[in-house]
Amino acid sequence: MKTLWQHCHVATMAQGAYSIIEDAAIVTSGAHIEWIGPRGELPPGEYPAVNDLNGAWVTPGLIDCHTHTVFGGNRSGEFEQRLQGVSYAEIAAAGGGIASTVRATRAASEDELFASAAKRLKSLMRDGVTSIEIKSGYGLDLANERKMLRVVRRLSAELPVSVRSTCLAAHALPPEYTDRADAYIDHICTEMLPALAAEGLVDAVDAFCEYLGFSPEQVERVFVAAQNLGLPVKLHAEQLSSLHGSSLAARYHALSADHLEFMTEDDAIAMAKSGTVAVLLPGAFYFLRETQLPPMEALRKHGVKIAIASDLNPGTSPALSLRLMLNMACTCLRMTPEEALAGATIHAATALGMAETHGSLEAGKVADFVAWQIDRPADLSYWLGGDLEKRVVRHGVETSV
Ligand code: DI6
Ligand code: FE
Repeated sequence: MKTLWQHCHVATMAQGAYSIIEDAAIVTSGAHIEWIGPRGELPPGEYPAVNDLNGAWVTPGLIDCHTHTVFGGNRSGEFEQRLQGVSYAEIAAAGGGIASTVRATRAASEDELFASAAKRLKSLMRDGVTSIEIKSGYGLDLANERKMLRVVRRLSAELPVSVRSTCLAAHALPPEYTDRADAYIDHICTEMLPALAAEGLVDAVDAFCEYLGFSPEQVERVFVAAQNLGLPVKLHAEQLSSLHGSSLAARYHALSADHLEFMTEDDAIAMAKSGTVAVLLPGAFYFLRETQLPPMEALRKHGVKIAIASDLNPGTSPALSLRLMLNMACTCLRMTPEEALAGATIHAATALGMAETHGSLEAGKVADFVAWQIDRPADLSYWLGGDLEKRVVRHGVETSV
Protein backbone atom coordinates (compact mmCIF):
# COMPACT_ATOMS: atom_id res chain seq x y z
CA MET A 1 0.00 0.00 0.00
CA LYS A 2 1.14 3.52 -0.83
CA THR A 3 1.55 5.90 2.09
CA LEU A 4 2.34 9.61 2.01
CA TRP A 5 4.34 11.13 4.88
CA GLN A 6 4.42 14.92 4.90
CA HIS A 7 4.71 18.12 6.91
CA CYS A 8 8.36 17.41 7.72
CA HIS A 9 11.95 18.26 6.88
CA VAL A 10 14.34 15.45 5.97
CA ALA A 11 18.06 14.97 6.57
CA THR A 12 18.46 12.22 3.98
CA MET A 13 22.15 11.55 4.84
CA ALA A 14 22.79 10.69 1.18
CA GLN A 15 26.53 10.88 0.38
CA GLY A 16 27.33 11.14 4.08
CA ALA A 17 26.02 14.71 4.56
CA TYR A 18 22.74 16.08 5.94
CA SER A 19 21.48 16.59 2.33
CA ILE A 20 18.44 18.41 3.67
CA ILE A 21 15.06 18.58 1.96
CA GLU A 22 12.89 21.27 3.56
CA ASP A 23 9.11 20.88 3.54
CA ALA A 24 9.54 17.36 2.24
CA ALA A 25 7.23 14.51 1.33
CA ILE A 26 8.00 10.80 1.40
CA VAL A 27 5.97 8.18 -0.46
CA THR A 28 6.40 4.64 0.79
CA SER A 29 5.13 1.59 -1.00
CA GLY A 30 5.17 -1.45 1.25
CA ALA A 31 8.58 -1.66 2.90
CA HIS A 32 10.31 0.73 0.47
CA ILE A 33 10.64 4.41 -0.32
CA GLU A 34 9.02 5.02 -3.68
CA TRP A 35 9.59 8.76 -3.86
CA ILE A 36 11.18 11.44 -1.67
CA GLY A 37 11.57 15.14 -2.38
CA PRO A 38 10.17 18.64 -1.83
CA ARG A 39 6.42 18.48 -1.20
CA GLY A 40 5.80 20.96 -4.05
CA GLU A 41 7.18 18.37 -6.50
CA LEU A 42 5.12 15.44 -5.23
CA PRO A 43 3.95 13.37 -8.21
CA PRO A 44 0.17 13.58 -8.55
CA GLY A 45 -1.58 10.36 -7.61
CA GLU A 46 -3.75 8.53 -5.14
CA TYR A 47 -2.40 8.23 -1.62
CA PRO A 48 -4.74 5.99 0.34
CA ALA A 49 -2.93 6.77 3.61
CA VAL A 50 -1.59 10.20 4.54
CA ASN A 51 0.51 10.84 7.66
CA ASP A 52 1.04 14.33 9.03
CA LEU A 53 4.44 14.41 10.75
CA ASN A 54 3.73 17.68 12.52
CA GLY A 55 6.85 19.54 11.42
CA ALA A 56 9.23 16.76 12.48
CA TRP A 57 12.82 16.32 11.29
CA VAL A 58 13.08 12.93 9.58
CA THR A 59 16.35 11.00 9.54
CA PRO A 60 17.20 7.45 8.50
CA GLY A 61 16.61 4.93 11.29
CA LEU A 62 19.76 4.84 13.40
CA ILE A 63 22.15 1.92 12.83
CA ASP A 64 24.30 0.60 15.67
CA CYS A 65 27.02 -1.26 13.76
CA HIS A 66 29.11 -2.69 16.66
CA THR A 67 27.55 -4.21 19.78
CA HIS A 68 27.95 -7.13 22.16
CA THR A 69 24.29 -6.94 23.26
CA VAL A 70 24.04 -10.63 24.27
CA PHE A 71 25.83 -11.55 27.52
CA GLY A 72 25.18 -13.07 30.92
CA GLY A 73 25.39 -11.05 34.13
CA ASN A 74 26.99 -7.65 34.16
CA ARG A 75 30.10 -6.04 35.65
CA SER A 76 28.73 -3.08 37.63
CA GLY A 77 30.22 -4.70 40.75
CA GLU A 78 33.68 -4.57 39.18
CA PHE A 79 33.07 -0.97 38.12
CA GLU A 80 32.35 -0.11 41.74
CA GLN A 81 35.43 -2.04 42.94
CA ARG A 82 37.68 -0.24 40.49
CA LEU A 83 36.41 3.11 41.71
CA GLN A 84 37.21 2.01 45.25
CA GLY A 85 40.82 1.49 44.17
CA VAL A 86 41.00 -2.21 43.24
CA SER A 87 43.16 -2.51 40.12
CA TYR A 88 42.04 -4.16 36.88
CA ALA A 89 44.88 -6.70 37.29
CA GLU A 90 43.63 -7.63 40.78
CA ILE A 91 40.08 -8.00 39.48
CA ALA A 92 41.31 -10.17 36.59
CA ALA A 93 43.45 -12.30 38.95
CA ALA A 94 40.34 -12.92 41.05
CA GLY A 95 38.57 -14.30 37.96
CA GLY A 96 36.89 -11.03 36.99
CA GLY A 97 36.95 -9.13 33.74
CA ILE A 98 35.97 -10.77 30.49
CA ALA A 99 36.38 -14.25 32.07
CA SER A 100 33.52 -13.53 34.46
CA THR A 101 31.23 -12.59 31.57
CA VAL A 102 32.23 -15.81 29.78
CA ARG A 103 31.30 -17.83 32.89
CA ALA A 104 27.98 -16.02 33.29
CA THR A 105 27.17 -16.39 29.59
CA ARG A 106 27.98 -20.09 29.59
CA ALA A 107 25.83 -20.59 32.69
CA ALA A 108 22.82 -18.77 31.23
CA SER A 109 20.12 -20.54 29.23
CA GLU A 110 19.17 -19.37 25.77
CA ASP A 111 15.92 -17.97 27.18
CA GLU A 112 17.75 -16.07 29.92
CA LEU A 113 20.19 -14.58 27.44
CA PHE A 114 17.31 -13.64 25.15
CA ALA A 115 15.40 -11.91 27.95
CA SER A 116 18.32 -9.80 29.16
CA ALA A 117 19.50 -8.92 25.63
CA ALA A 118 15.97 -7.97 24.55
CA LYS A 119 15.78 -5.40 27.36
CA ARG A 120 19.03 -3.78 26.28
CA LEU A 121 18.09 -3.91 22.61
CA LYS A 122 14.72 -2.27 23.35
CA SER A 123 16.53 0.54 25.12
CA LEU A 124 18.58 1.18 21.97
CA MET A 125 15.46 0.89 19.81
CA ARG A 126 13.56 3.42 21.93
CA ASP A 127 16.34 5.80 20.94
CA GLY A 128 15.64 5.40 17.22
CA VAL A 129 17.75 2.34 16.31
CA THR A 130 16.19 0.28 13.50
CA SER A 131 19.23 -1.84 12.53
CA ILE A 132 21.93 -3.32 14.73
CA GLU A 133 24.91 -5.63 14.61
CA ILE A 134 25.35 -8.07 17.52
CA LYS A 135 28.46 -10.19 18.12
CA SER A 136 29.01 -13.47 19.87
CA GLY A 137 32.31 -13.80 21.75
CA TYR A 138 31.41 -14.62 25.35
CA GLY A 139 30.78 -18.33 24.69
CA LEU A 140 34.22 -19.24 23.29
CA ASP A 141 33.27 -22.84 22.55
CA LEU A 142 31.05 -24.24 19.84
CA ALA A 143 27.96 -24.87 21.98
CA ASN A 144 28.04 -21.51 23.71
CA GLU A 145 28.90 -19.42 20.64
CA ARG A 146 26.00 -21.21 18.91
CA LYS A 147 23.74 -20.37 21.85
CA MET A 148 24.65 -16.68 21.61
CA LEU A 149 24.16 -16.54 17.84
CA ARG A 150 20.80 -18.30 18.11
CA VAL A 151 19.75 -15.59 20.54
CA VAL A 152 20.87 -12.97 18.00
CA ARG A 153 18.69 -14.58 15.31
CA ARG A 154 15.76 -14.80 17.72
CA LEU A 155 16.05 -11.09 18.61
CA SER A 156 15.80 -10.37 14.89
CA ALA A 157 12.73 -12.58 14.52
CA GLU A 158 10.86 -11.28 17.56
CA LEU A 159 11.57 -7.53 17.58
CA PRO A 160 10.99 -4.90 14.87
CA VAL A 161 14.69 -4.36 14.15
CA SER A 162 17.09 -5.64 11.48
CA VAL A 163 19.92 -7.60 13.11
CA ARG A 164 23.26 -8.66 11.61
CA SER A 165 25.09 -11.39 13.50
CA THR A 166 28.86 -11.48 13.79
CA CYS A 167 30.87 -14.43 15.06
CA LEU A 168 33.56 -13.14 17.44
CA ALA A 169 34.84 -16.52 18.65
CA ALA A 170 38.36 -14.98 18.49
CA HIS A 171 37.51 -12.48 21.25
CA ALA A 172 39.50 -13.99 24.12
CA LEU A 173 41.22 -17.23 25.02
CA PRO A 174 38.83 -19.66 26.75
CA PRO A 175 40.13 -21.31 29.96
CA GLU A 176 40.30 -24.72 28.20
CA TYR A 177 43.02 -23.32 25.92
CA THR A 178 45.22 -21.46 28.40
CA ASP A 179 48.67 -21.00 26.81
CA ARG A 180 47.42 -22.67 23.61
CA ALA A 181 46.14 -19.74 21.58
CA ASP A 182 47.20 -21.28 18.26
CA ALA A 183 45.26 -24.43 19.02
CA TYR A 184 42.18 -22.35 19.81
CA ILE A 185 42.55 -20.49 16.50
CA ASP A 186 42.77 -23.89 14.73
CA HIS A 187 39.58 -24.95 16.49
CA ILE A 188 37.81 -21.75 15.37
CA CYS A 189 38.94 -22.17 11.76
CA THR A 190 38.31 -25.87 11.32
CA GLU A 191 35.36 -26.59 13.64
CA MET A 192 33.50 -23.58 14.94
CA LEU A 193 33.23 -21.29 11.91
CA PRO A 194 32.32 -24.04 9.42
CA ALA A 195 29.64 -25.43 11.75
CA LEU A 196 28.12 -22.06 12.69
CA ALA A 197 28.19 -20.85 9.09
CA ALA A 198 26.50 -24.06 7.90
CA GLU A 199 23.74 -23.44 10.43
CA GLY A 200 23.14 -20.01 8.89
CA LEU A 201 24.03 -18.21 12.11
CA VAL A 202 26.84 -15.98 10.84
CA ASP A 203 26.70 -12.86 8.66
CA ALA A 204 30.30 -11.73 9.32
CA VAL A 205 33.42 -12.73 11.26
CA ASP A 206 35.31 -10.52 13.73
CA ALA A 207 38.39 -10.93 15.95
CA PHE A 208 40.17 -9.01 18.71
CA CYS A 209 43.64 -8.09 17.45
CA GLU A 210 45.55 -6.90 20.49
CA TYR A 211 48.39 -7.98 22.71
CA LEU A 212 45.66 -8.96 25.20
CA GLY A 213 43.81 -10.79 22.43
CA PHE A 214 45.15 -12.38 19.25
CA SER A 215 48.18 -11.57 17.11
CA PRO A 216 47.90 -10.34 13.51
CA GLU A 217 49.13 -13.78 12.34
CA GLN A 218 46.38 -15.54 14.29
CA VAL A 219 43.76 -13.06 13.07
CA GLU A 220 44.87 -13.63 9.49
CA ARG A 221 44.17 -17.35 9.83
CA VAL A 222 40.65 -16.54 11.02
CA PHE A 223 40.19 -14.17 8.05
CA VAL A 224 41.31 -16.86 5.58
CA ALA A 225 38.86 -19.34 7.10
CA ALA A 226 36.05 -16.75 6.93
CA GLN A 227 36.78 -15.94 3.31
CA ASN A 228 36.83 -19.63 2.42
CA LEU A 229 33.30 -19.75 3.79
CA GLY A 230 32.32 -16.64 1.80
CA LEU A 231 31.89 -14.52 4.93
CA PRO A 232 32.98 -10.86 5.18
CA VAL A 233 35.35 -9.88 7.98
CA LYS A 234 35.78 -6.99 10.42
CA LEU A 235 38.26 -6.41 13.21
CA HIS A 236 38.75 -4.93 16.69
CA ALA A 237 42.04 -3.18 16.04
CA GLU A 238 44.38 -0.63 17.58
CA GLN A 239 42.27 -0.15 20.72
CA LEU A 240 45.17 -0.38 23.20
CA SER A 241 48.28 -0.61 21.05
CA SER A 242 49.42 -0.40 17.44
CA LEU A 243 49.69 -3.84 15.80
CA HIS A 244 48.50 -2.57 12.39
CA GLY A 245 45.44 -4.80 12.54
CA SER A 246 43.59 -2.11 10.60
CA SER A 247 46.01 -2.50 7.66
CA LEU A 248 45.57 -6.26 7.87
CA ALA A 249 41.79 -5.77 7.84
CA ALA A 250 42.15 -3.55 4.77
CA ARG A 251 44.17 -6.25 2.97
CA TYR A 252 41.23 -8.61 3.50
CA HIS A 253 38.74 -5.96 2.30
CA ALA A 254 37.15 -5.94 5.74
CA LEU A 255 33.81 -4.20 6.08
CA SER A 256 35.26 -2.27 9.02
CA ALA A 257 38.08 -1.90 11.48
CA ASP A 258 36.86 -0.78 14.89
CA HIS A 259 38.22 1.25 17.88
CA LEU A 260 41.43 2.53 16.16
CA GLU A 261 42.77 4.91 18.83
CA PHE A 262 46.35 3.79 18.11
CA MET A 263 46.19 3.50 14.32
CA THR A 264 48.71 5.31 12.11
CA GLU A 265 48.30 7.42 9.01
CA ASP A 266 49.53 4.49 6.89
CA ASP A 267 46.74 2.36 8.33
CA ALA A 268 44.27 5.11 7.33
CA ILE A 269 45.64 5.12 3.78
CA ALA A 270 45.25 1.34 3.54
CA MET A 271 41.67 1.53 4.84
CA ALA A 272 40.77 4.31 2.42
CA LYS A 273 42.05 2.21 -0.50
CA SER A 274 40.02 -0.83 0.45
CA GLY A 275 36.87 1.08 1.46
CA THR A 276 37.08 -0.33 4.98
CA VAL A 277 34.97 1.79 7.36
CA ALA A 278 36.53 3.18 10.56
CA VAL A 279 34.08 2.38 13.37
CA LEU A 280 34.82 4.61 16.35
CA LEU A 281 33.46 3.66 19.75
CA PRO A 282 33.24 6.73 21.98
CA GLY A 283 31.52 4.82 24.80
CA ALA A 284 34.59 2.63 25.35
CA PHE A 285 36.87 5.66 24.94
CA TYR A 286 34.91 7.45 27.66
CA PHE A 287 34.41 4.50 30.02
CA LEU A 288 38.11 3.56 29.95
CA ARG A 289 39.05 7.24 30.29
CA GLU A 290 41.23 6.81 27.22
CA THR A 291 43.29 9.85 26.29
CA GLN A 292 44.71 8.72 22.94
CA LEU A 293 42.37 10.04 20.22
CA PRO A 294 41.99 8.16 16.95
CA PRO A 295 43.82 10.10 14.18
CA MET A 296 40.76 12.09 13.13
CA GLU A 297 42.61 14.36 10.71
CA ALA A 298 44.29 11.44 8.92
CA LEU A 299 40.95 9.64 8.60
CA ARG A 300 39.30 12.77 7.15
CA LYS A 301 42.26 13.64 4.91
CA HIS A 302 42.31 10.22 3.27
CA GLY A 303 38.52 9.98 2.98
CA VAL A 304 37.97 7.02 5.29
CA LYS A 305 34.28 6.70 6.13
CA ILE A 306 33.75 7.06 9.88
CA ALA A 307 30.95 5.23 11.71
CA ILE A 308 29.94 5.58 15.36
CA ALA A 309 28.61 2.68 17.43
CA SER A 310 27.76 1.89 21.03
CA ASP A 311 30.06 -1.14 21.52
CA LEU A 312 27.41 -2.10 24.10
CA ASN A 313 29.26 -4.61 26.32
CA PRO A 314 29.50 -5.26 30.05
CA GLY A 315 33.19 -4.49 30.45
CA THR A 316 34.12 -1.33 28.59
CA SER A 317 30.94 0.28 27.26
CA PRO A 318 27.67 -0.39 29.08
CA ALA A 319 25.94 2.00 26.67
CA LEU A 320 22.17 1.88 26.24
CA SER A 321 21.74 4.97 24.04
CA LEU A 322 23.23 5.47 20.57
CA ARG A 323 22.32 9.16 20.68
CA LEU A 324 24.47 9.53 23.77
CA MET A 325 27.32 8.01 21.70
CA LEU A 326 26.74 10.72 19.08
CA ASN A 327 27.22 13.32 21.78
CA MET A 328 30.41 11.61 22.97
CA ALA A 329 31.64 11.43 19.36
CA CYS A 330 31.33 15.22 19.27
CA THR A 331 32.66 16.02 22.74
CA CYS A 332 35.33 13.30 23.11
CA LEU A 333 36.36 12.65 19.47
CA ARG A 334 35.77 16.21 18.16
CA MET A 335 33.40 15.15 15.41
CA THR A 336 30.70 17.46 14.09
CA PRO A 337 27.01 16.61 14.67
CA GLU A 338 26.71 16.04 10.90
CA GLU A 339 29.65 13.61 10.88
CA ALA A 340 28.27 11.86 13.95
CA LEU A 341 24.83 11.40 12.40
CA ALA A 342 26.39 10.11 9.16
CA GLY A 343 28.34 7.73 11.40
CA ALA A 344 25.19 6.24 12.86
CA THR A 345 23.32 6.04 9.55
CA ILE A 346 24.92 5.77 6.09
CA HIS A 347 28.48 4.91 7.18
CA ALA A 348 27.19 2.43 9.74
CA ALA A 349 25.21 0.80 6.93
CA THR A 350 28.42 0.51 4.88
CA ALA A 351 30.17 -1.04 7.90
CA LEU A 352 27.49 -3.75 7.85
CA GLY A 353 27.50 -4.24 4.07
CA MET A 354 23.91 -2.98 3.85
CA ALA A 355 24.34 0.50 2.35
CA GLU A 356 22.60 -0.51 -0.88
CA THR A 357 19.33 -0.73 1.01
CA HIS A 358 19.76 1.14 4.31
CA GLY A 359 21.39 4.14 5.93
CA SER A 360 20.01 7.02 3.83
CA LEU A 361 16.57 8.11 2.67
CA GLU A 362 16.46 7.72 -1.10
CA ALA A 363 13.98 6.26 -3.57
CA GLY A 364 14.36 2.50 -3.74
CA LYS A 365 15.82 2.07 -0.27
CA VAL A 366 14.08 0.43 2.66
CA ALA A 367 11.65 2.77 4.46
CA ASP A 368 13.32 2.82 7.88
CA PHE A 369 13.15 6.31 9.34
CA VAL A 370 12.59 8.33 12.48
CA ALA A 371 10.49 11.51 12.66
CA TRP A 372 11.94 13.51 15.56
CA GLN A 373 10.19 16.46 17.20
CA ILE A 374 13.37 18.54 17.31
CA ASP A 375 14.44 21.98 16.12
CA ARG A 376 17.35 20.89 13.93
CA PRO A 377 19.38 17.70 13.26
CA ALA A 378 22.15 18.80 15.66
CA ASP A 379 19.68 18.18 18.53
CA LEU A 380 20.33 14.46 18.06
CA SER A 381 23.91 14.78 19.28
CA TYR A 382 23.24 17.75 21.58
CA TRP A 383 20.93 16.23 24.21
CA LEU A 384 22.63 13.90 26.67
CA GLY A 385 20.38 10.87 26.44
CA GLY A 386 16.78 11.27 27.55
CA ASP A 387 13.74 10.28 25.56
CA LEU A 388 13.17 12.58 22.57
CA GLU A 389 9.63 12.67 21.21
CA LYS A 390 9.62 10.70 17.97
CA ARG A 391 7.78 8.33 15.64
CA VAL A 392 9.72 5.33 14.31
CA VAL A 393 8.87 3.78 10.94
CA ARG A 394 10.39 0.46 9.96
CA HIS A 395 9.78 -1.23 6.63
CA GLY A 396 7.15 1.44 5.96
CA VAL A 397 5.17 0.69 9.12
CA GLU A 398 5.08 2.73 12.32
CA THR A 399 6.50 0.67 15.21
CA SER A 400 6.88 1.08 18.94
CA VAL A 401 8.79 -0.87 21.58
N1 DI6 B 1 37.17 -4.68 23.14
C1 DI6 B 1 36.44 -4.19 24.13
O1 DI6 B 1 36.46 -3.05 24.52
C2 DI6 B 1 35.56 -5.25 24.61
N2 DI6 B 1 35.94 -6.34 23.77
C3 DI6 B 1 36.84 -5.96 22.94
O2 DI6 B 1 37.28 -6.69 22.10
C4 DI6 B 1 35.70 -5.61 26.04
C5 DI6 B 1 34.77 -6.73 26.37
C6 DI6 B 1 34.65 -6.99 27.83
O3 DI6 B 1 35.44 -6.49 28.64
O4 DI6 B 1 33.71 -7.72 28.18
FE1 FE C 1 33.68 -4.44 20.75
